[in-house]
Amino acid sequence: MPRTIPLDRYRNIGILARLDAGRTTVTERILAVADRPDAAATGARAALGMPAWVEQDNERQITLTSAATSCVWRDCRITIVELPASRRNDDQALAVLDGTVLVIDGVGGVTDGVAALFDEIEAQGLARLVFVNKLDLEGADLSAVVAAIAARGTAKPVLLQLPIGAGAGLRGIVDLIEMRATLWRTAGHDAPAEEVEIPSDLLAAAQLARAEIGVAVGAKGADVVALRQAVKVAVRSGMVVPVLCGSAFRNRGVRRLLDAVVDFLPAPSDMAAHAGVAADGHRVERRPADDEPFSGVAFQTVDDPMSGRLTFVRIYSGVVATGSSMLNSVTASPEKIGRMVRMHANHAEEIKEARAGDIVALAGLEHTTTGDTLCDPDAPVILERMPATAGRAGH
Ligand SMILES: Nc1nc2c(ncn2[C@@H]2O[C@H](COP(=O)(O)OP(=O)(O)O)[C@@H](O)[C@H]2O)c(=O)[nH]1
Ligand SMILES: [Mg+2]
Repeated sequence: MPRTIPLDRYRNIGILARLDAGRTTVTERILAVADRPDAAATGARAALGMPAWVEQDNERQITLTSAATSCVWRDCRITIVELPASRRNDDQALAVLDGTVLVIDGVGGVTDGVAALFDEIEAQGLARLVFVNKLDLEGADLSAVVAAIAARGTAKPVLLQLPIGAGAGLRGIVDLIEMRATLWRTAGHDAPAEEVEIPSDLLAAAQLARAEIGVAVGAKGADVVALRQAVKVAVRSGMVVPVLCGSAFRNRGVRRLLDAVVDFLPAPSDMAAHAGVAADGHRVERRPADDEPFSGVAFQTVDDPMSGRLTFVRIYSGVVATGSSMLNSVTASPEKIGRMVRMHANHAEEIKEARAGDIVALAGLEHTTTGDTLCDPDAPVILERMPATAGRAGH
């Protein structure tokens, strides 16, 4: 079976936030919007005639039994890895990501807790975007967040959007790269959006802010594609942090956030080869490609009421099919793949085959726990944790 989505169209991301900043809301909106691109987030399930309790159940499934949920946006497979709330001694879930979205409460701003999240992401060398949420609330202060990120001195914040209106009067968002605006004509939560010209009273500020993006990422001129590419390169080098904004609650700015994940966060194919140790003790590498021997890392196990124990695995190289044998190289145990599923917001998709870049759940593994390497028995390898910074954001 050939690959259906090219590896450079994968994004494996984590969404990080301090409690109450809106991580769950952002995640739910992303999954709803991406599943049904033309339907408004909360309208979608209602349109399907789903009763309220099903909606509740689905939401619980997202946050509790799925360690990684996939959706499709602009022909990209975006998989959101659910990061356990307390992961102090276990950064395995962070280690399988290629990029992160840090959700910051626009009212609370960059607290010590948010700064600690920045530290964690930077220690892993992960590419990151910031989404400043809750701009619909009085007291939300986008510029204060940008200033606080700048004051950290680690990476330069680059504002990619300007809000139109503030607080309850948040009416739209200007996209500074494309120089166009999204407007919501009514105040409701899922008001239909309109693409319009930038309002004339904001044009000068937008032009200035756009020029600042160009300076920050070293791109001259007005070409949209070139500017986007320069931002992507700068994000991967860790030099800049793009800042987006909106209100997840009102479903404002979520599509643009998805666009930014596609445009600026790295694909598995952008990452360096994964280092490991072979059976003979020699160092080896596994490139992110289908024609390499199979290797992957188990990063979470969950007990699912329907499927029993599921082991979530990030595949780094090669192809693996149901029915085939694998080796857990850490415990030196053979494992057989019975069922394999890809988790979506509302269902588990049975799959027969998974490839480099995929994050899938395997049922029936007996000897595998978090952090173990699974590999081709004919090409044993123990994968190393990705080292901080080297080879990640900036190869
Ligand atoms: N006004 C407003 N409230 C929001 C927004 N996003 C989330 N919330 C609310 O903030 C609270 C915490 O959100 P939640 O997504 O559970 O945050 P989490 O703890 O980071 O997962 C909930 O009551 C949400 O409804 C937003 O954009 N605007
Ligand atoms: Mg939550």
